[in-house]
Amino acid sequence: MNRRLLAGSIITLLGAALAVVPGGSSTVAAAAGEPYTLWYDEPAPDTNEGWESRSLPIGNGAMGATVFGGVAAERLQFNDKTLWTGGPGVPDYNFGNWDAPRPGALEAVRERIWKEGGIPAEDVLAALGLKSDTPRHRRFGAYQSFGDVRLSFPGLPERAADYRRELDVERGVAGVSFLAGDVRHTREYFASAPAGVVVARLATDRPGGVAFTARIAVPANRSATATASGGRVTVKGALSNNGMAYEAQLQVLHRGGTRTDNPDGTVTVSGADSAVLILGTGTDYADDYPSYRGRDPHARLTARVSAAAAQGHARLLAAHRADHRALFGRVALDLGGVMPARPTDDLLAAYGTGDPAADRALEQLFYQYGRYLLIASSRPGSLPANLQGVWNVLEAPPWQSDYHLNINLQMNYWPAEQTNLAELAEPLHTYVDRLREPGRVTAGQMYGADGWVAHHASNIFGQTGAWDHPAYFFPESGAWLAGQLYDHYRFTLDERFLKRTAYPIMKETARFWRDFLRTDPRDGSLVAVPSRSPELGPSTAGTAMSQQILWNLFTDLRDAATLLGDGKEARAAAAVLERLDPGLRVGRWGQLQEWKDDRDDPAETHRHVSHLFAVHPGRQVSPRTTPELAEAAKVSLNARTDVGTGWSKAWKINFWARLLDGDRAHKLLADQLRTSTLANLWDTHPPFQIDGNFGATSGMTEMLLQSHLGTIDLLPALPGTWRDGQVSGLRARGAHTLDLVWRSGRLSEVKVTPDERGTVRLRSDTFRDGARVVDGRGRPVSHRVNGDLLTFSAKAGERYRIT
Ligand code: FUC
Repeated sequence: MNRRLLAGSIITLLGAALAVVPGGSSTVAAAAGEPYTLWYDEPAPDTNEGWESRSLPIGNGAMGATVFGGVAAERLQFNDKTLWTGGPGVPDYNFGNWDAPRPGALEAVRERIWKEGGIPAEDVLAALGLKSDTPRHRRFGAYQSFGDVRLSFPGLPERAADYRRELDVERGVAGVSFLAGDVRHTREYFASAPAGVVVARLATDRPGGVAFTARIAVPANRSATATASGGRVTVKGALSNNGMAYEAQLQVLHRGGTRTDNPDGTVTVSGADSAVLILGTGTDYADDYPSYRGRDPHARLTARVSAAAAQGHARLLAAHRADHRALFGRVALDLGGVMPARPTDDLLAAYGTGDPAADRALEQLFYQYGRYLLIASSRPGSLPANLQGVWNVLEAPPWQSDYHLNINLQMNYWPAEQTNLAELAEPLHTYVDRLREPGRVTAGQMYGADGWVAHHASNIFGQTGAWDHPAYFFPESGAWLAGQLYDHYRFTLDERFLKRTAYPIMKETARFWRDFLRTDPRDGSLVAVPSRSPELGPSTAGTAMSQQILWNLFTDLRDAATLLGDGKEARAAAAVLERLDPGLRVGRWGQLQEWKDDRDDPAETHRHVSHLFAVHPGRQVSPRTTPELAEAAKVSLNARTDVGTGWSKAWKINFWARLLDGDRAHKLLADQLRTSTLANLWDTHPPFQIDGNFGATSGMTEMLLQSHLGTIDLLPALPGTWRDGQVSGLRARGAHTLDLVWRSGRLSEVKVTPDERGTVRLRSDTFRDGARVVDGRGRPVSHRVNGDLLTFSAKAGERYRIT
């Protein structure tokens, strides 16, 4: 079947074919082999649990929606990333800063740590955190469900024959299809980034068969007004917590039949051949410190929905398809999977039970789903993907569905550069940039420091201060995030970005740390104090993760400053590096130490494996460069065991890939699929938390390609089960695009296209047997092979082939 047909047409054709199959099996055989479609033979239950594990997500970065697929009653739950409680609209919101100065508090904590070695995190909380009677949730706020588009279809049954609900991640289109009597109903959903709206199309194969009433429902305790006019439902109100104005508009267009605007703010269509629904949302949020408020959304929203309605369905879909393909289509992965004709929940349930080709098909789908989710939840101009991307059904979601900065937000963006979606990291860059202004106030108030700081979690209102929870103490978050900005430069070699965006942030982050670091009386090195390994153990001086993150920061800063000719900054960074404790020690049971004192407990299985930052995403420890430390990292990682939350397993895929153990990395991937993945393939902590999806896609990429050590390492951690395969379009640092082919576990062909002129350095064991390099026109290119390293000089934009 021609996969380029529109979803509706495919479903209609399938439906027509199935209609004549006796018995009408719900196993849609004709769909076998669609490798990038999640599909189910039933709707998602209309409950929070059904939402979490079975609804299918679409999104355009700013907006998200989830498809339930009910037959008689359809529910399209939707979100707008700016709809939050908390923030400046709450009278006593203060960005997490203290309500009054606490003279001497920091120094007292430091004194105790020097004396006692480590002190309870609760004591640091008592001294530097928010008082627990501060109503954190009211001030900090939480990401909100916006509401639901509810469609009721008179005369349709609860259950229908030949039911199929699907999400084609390659096309970025979701759909529902079923037979009611002898009428085939099809519904199609997509979220358009170019048009800024969510679009639904309802059709039947019988003229005049479309009849429904559409309404927008908002959470019960939220006051809102609903009106309908000209086929447009408008629902608006303001959140009681912070007064944030919100508005949703749903334009109903129909072909044939009649339409009625009802006085209760609903729209009814009867006897239509088809209908198109266009949903837009807006709030008066503005990413603008300190008020974070802008204009009422009405005018902008009206214009956006009207412009989309004027385009019509076919043009909206074509523009969306082109836009989605331009991102999604950059990477293709073939692990030798063969997708069976089974619903995705059955495929997942059967994973690991005896059909390796089906397992690999699920892995390929899971991989691309991670890329899909980033495309759907992080577009330039929107806020970054939060703990649930852009999808949330609750008013009090887990961890506020916020921005946790002690790994979760970082993990969301791990796949961006390597899987060729670099521009989708723009929301992260802007978010970090905008945290600086409030972060300067916090740095001054809490630490008397220059520069800026944020702690372990933030909202969309510049919360950079403390929390009322011992986990909060993580001033390293900014330094970690700054590293991701420099990495964007490393992947793209975009010097303008480096100069204008990354470098100023790196420099200002370093200013904070130059003030914060103290000389460790034990050995004269520079250490962070207080310093805590995220969410584990006491507060100490010079915890491994803090030191490793700072090693990265000052190394990156020195390199960037050198590159930009800023000698003064380069020298200052180098001077810090000379004295900085690098956070790398091997302890009494052979482990990589988590703390500067050898206090690691071999029985500890905590989900955060923070002291292995140096392995991933850091670069201080690798079997290639520091074999003893890499062995110690393995000892630590084995002690932690393979259990963990979804994101923790995902991180461990990355660790084992960086430790060059493909089978173990694959085992963690398998564990994640078996025990931390929901029927809709969302990662579960539990509950649903999207970082594990992104972390797994990153980990799978790290198994195939690594570039953090200055060479491009090809198939560094290929597991036995991925014997034959190919991948195209991956990105490596140094602005290279790569295609790889392997057979019987050995690299057989590489194509590399550098964006810029320079030396290409490729690493693979197969090069030991020799290699042939040709340019785009098949002409031999002179190269050198030294052990497993192949190098040659390349021209910008030329596509080289190595066999
Ligand atoms: C970190 C983790 C938790 C959870 C939360 C959102 O604090 O330790 O497991 O993922 O973020």
